[in-house]
Amino acid sequence: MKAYSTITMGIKDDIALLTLNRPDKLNALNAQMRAEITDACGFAGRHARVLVLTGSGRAFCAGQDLSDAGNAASLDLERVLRDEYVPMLHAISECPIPTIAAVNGAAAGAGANLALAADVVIASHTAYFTQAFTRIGLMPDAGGTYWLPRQMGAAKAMGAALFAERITAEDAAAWGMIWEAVPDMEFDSKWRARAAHLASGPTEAYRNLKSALRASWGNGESAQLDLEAKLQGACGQTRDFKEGVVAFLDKRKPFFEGR
Ligand code: T3D
Repeated sequence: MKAYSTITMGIKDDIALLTLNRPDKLNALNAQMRAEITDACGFAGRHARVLVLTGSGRAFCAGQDLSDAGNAASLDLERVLRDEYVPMLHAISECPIPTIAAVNGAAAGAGANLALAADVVIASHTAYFTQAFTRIGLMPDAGGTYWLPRQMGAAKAMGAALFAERITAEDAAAWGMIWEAVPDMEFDSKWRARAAHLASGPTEAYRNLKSALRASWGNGESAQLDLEAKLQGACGQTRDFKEGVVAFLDKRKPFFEGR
């Protein structure tokens, strides 16, 4: 694993833990951090069975680093988005293992949408999300216009983008934007338990269900049924499927190897 300067990354018990680590800047994203996240997600996909992204300090991520020397108003935002944000977001959303965003505090602008690129978002009650973009004269990016309407519906997505208000973790959960909001005292143990659950699960089935669910947004029913048949066929060839059936018949908990 490479040495990183803006994040920390470790793998233990098949769980990769990627921590955004610029707490003085509320973990705001600069070019180095985007590159490191992209690299670390790729590494996790090859060497772990679940990836957790979280933030150090009191925030999850405050979005683009607005104090970054290269981020003057004249900056070519299109280039930055295409060359740096898109690879990072794809590295998360297309990671072959389940991804969890453990949102420990503020998630603003691209920081909010970085979380939404994960498969499961678990937020502490003190966390909040804001599509802060219009406050500085921008529109949502980093996948916000893609994920928001799909996860919370068109009306809430439009309001969130236009008003750029803080959305509490509890509202985010109630609106379907995230998986769950958890009391602060239980937050750490909750995401760790979720990660442990996924790390000991049928990794190939997770990979295939992720592909199928993501593809469903662009597919008609026939194409989706066809894709399910193909991917389930692949699941049926795994040792984990055989173990799952044997364990069921033996009335015991299955032991999944992840293949
Ligand atoms: O390439 C491109 O630019 C295109 C891509 C754009 C994507 C984007 O993400 S645009 C949106 C950028 N993000 C924001 O506009 C959010 C800015 N931050 C805030 O609105 C607030 O900081 C928060 C709501 C996140 C938290 O508020 P609060 O009151 O808890 O903290 P604070 O006092 O505002 O911030 C604490 C420190 O973090 C402060 O520094 P200081 O005064 O202690 O030295 C503040 O300047 C710094 N900070 C917070 N956010 C950023 C930041 N520094 C740089 N960039 C930030 N985004």
